[in-house]
Amino acid sequence: MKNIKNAMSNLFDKIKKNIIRIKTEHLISAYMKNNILFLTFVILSVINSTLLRFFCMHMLENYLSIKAILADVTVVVLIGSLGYLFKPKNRFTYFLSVNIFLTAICMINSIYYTFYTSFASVSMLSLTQYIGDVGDAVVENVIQLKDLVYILSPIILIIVNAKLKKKNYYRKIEIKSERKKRMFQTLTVGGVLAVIFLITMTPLDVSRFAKQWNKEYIVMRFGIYVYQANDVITTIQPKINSMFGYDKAKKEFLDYFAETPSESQKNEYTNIFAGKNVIVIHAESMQANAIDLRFNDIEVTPTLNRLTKEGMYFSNFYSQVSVGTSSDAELTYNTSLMPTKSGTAFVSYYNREYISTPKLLKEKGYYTFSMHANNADFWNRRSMHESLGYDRFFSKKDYEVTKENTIGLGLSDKEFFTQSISKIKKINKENKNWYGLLIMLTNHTPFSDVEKYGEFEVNMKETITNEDGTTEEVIHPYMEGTKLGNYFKSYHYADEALGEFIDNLDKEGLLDNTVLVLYGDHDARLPKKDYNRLYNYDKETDSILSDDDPEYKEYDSYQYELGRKVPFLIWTKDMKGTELNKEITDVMGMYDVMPTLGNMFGFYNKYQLGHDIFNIKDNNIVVFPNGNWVTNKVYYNSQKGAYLSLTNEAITEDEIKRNNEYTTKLLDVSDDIIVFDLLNENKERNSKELEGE
Ligand code: GP9
Ligand code: MN
Repeated sequence: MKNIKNAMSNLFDKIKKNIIRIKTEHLISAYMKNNILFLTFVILSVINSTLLRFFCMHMLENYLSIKAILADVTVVVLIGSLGYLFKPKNRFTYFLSVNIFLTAICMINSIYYTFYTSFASVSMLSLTQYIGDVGDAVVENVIQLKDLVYILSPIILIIVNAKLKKKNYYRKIEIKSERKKRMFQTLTVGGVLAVIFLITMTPLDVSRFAKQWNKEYIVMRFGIYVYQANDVITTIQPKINSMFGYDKAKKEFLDYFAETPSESQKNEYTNIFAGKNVIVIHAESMQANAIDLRFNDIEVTPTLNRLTKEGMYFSNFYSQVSVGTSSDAELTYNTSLMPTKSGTAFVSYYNREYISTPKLLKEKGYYTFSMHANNADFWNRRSMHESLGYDRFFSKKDYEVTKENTIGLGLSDKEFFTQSISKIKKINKENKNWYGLLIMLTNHTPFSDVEKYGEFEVNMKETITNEDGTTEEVIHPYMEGTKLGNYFKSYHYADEALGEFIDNLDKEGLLDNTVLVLYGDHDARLPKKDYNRLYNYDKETDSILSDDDPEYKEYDSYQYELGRKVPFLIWTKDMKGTELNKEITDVMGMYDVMPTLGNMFGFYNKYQLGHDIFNIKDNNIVVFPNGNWVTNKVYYNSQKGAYLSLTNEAITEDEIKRNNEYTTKLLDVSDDIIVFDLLNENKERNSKELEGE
């Protein structure tokens, strides 16, 4: 009896399930039948975006990226839902117009990518004036068959519509009162998809999206439609920011610099390098804490150790970057201005007037150039290096980049330096004086291409003597397998590349009249717990010492923040043993470099925010974009509203207050200079003309 009962209930269950299945299938097929045009529009638009990724980025994980497809579907469904507000005959026009617009986005980007290996930006629209000159060349050389396939999308949409019309489709499906309902239903579906998409976003996605500089990454994760919409917003935002408050900003700016002398203050270093050539090394993610560090008595950074010992080494030096990391370091190094409060100067404010080291040296007859073997559009360098006054920017397309010579983000540092030598040789032959910036790349997070960095062990080796008198080597894993450990391997590689570069420059005679300047661009953002392991490793247990152990060294958040120091050094091959061969321990920031070098090379920027370290000496203050600051005496964390005393001297409340005010003022003025383009004299003239002066 029980069995029969069970069998019956199973049977009912099955019937129920089947009915639900049939109902759903029916619903789906009914939905599909009633929305053929809309679905065709969605599918065609998503295919176009996918094709674009396929043609540009080749790798399967890129063009079939689920996240990008989800983003594309979401955008297209949301825009498409509005189509239901139109009558059937106008609805087609709506879908077609939108589809043509989206097709144009794909086509333009497809062509642009062939040309620049990057995606287009509306901010470049101002460049269209040049298209007339190169138009024919573009049509002949750049437009390829792949750029035309997108046009199939509107064509197919037109054909589908014609077929539906012929079958009298629209009259059959359309019930007038349902238009709004269908719009809302579709909008809801779009909304749900958007929520799913937002949930799948990682912090890295969010940060890259906000910065909008790694265009390939954004297109790969967000699809071309979201990328382009975001691009429009990031292009417009700075314009809106600079629309209000010009006069107030100008007044505060003038007040701020009213007391500043119009000539540099002389000291013993004035003009010591006048007329010398310059090689500046932008050392990616190099932190000062690796200097003189050894594993099993082998130095992590033998080259840097040598340079710091032979040259002028600033051992208490901080980079002052914000979200623009590398680009912010370049900005502050070149202009003595701080990163902007919103967006990044390189991306959002590249079209401002800057007073920069390359420009001031150009006035002295120098030829100026920059070299970076990555895509020229990364951090918008293509535009910004021009604004900063580099005569020539050698980027990826000027280097031979293959799969074999690539590490991490791109061309390996060793190969980059090797290929750069011949370019510098040529420049040296053609110019009396030159100034070049070389931006390294290999030592970049996530430091995971470990097998390509070459041998460098970050373990702890120990020779122990057994009871029978024999000896054996015991290896404690120590930093092996940690992110910090991998960083040291990568750092060791980059340091070796640097060493080879200096040797090769010397062989070519390129160091004879040259000053080498090196700065670490920012810290490597490594986990605090890894530093704890570095400083508190217990080899007996292969773990971290407990904090009540007498050997335990405190590494709290203050130590971590102060540990973000980067190297800054000035070196010439004959500096060793001279009075220039010394360590400067006064706290110094990236914004002090321009004033300090300016005095040594004989140029001056009245609107610099930093100071010549040899004038300000121990009275210096380094301001960070987040409002923190550090002096020789105290480090202040503005988020916590707390400070750490760095000497035994007492810190007064008044001192903290004064420095906080200084920090706020400096950050405001810096931001105003960039946002309102205050160094642009033409702008001032224009506004005076408008005021009728
Ligand atoms: C990009 C490289 C790295 O070309 O300079 O930039 P980052 O991620 O360090 O800002
Ligand atoms: Mn960097």
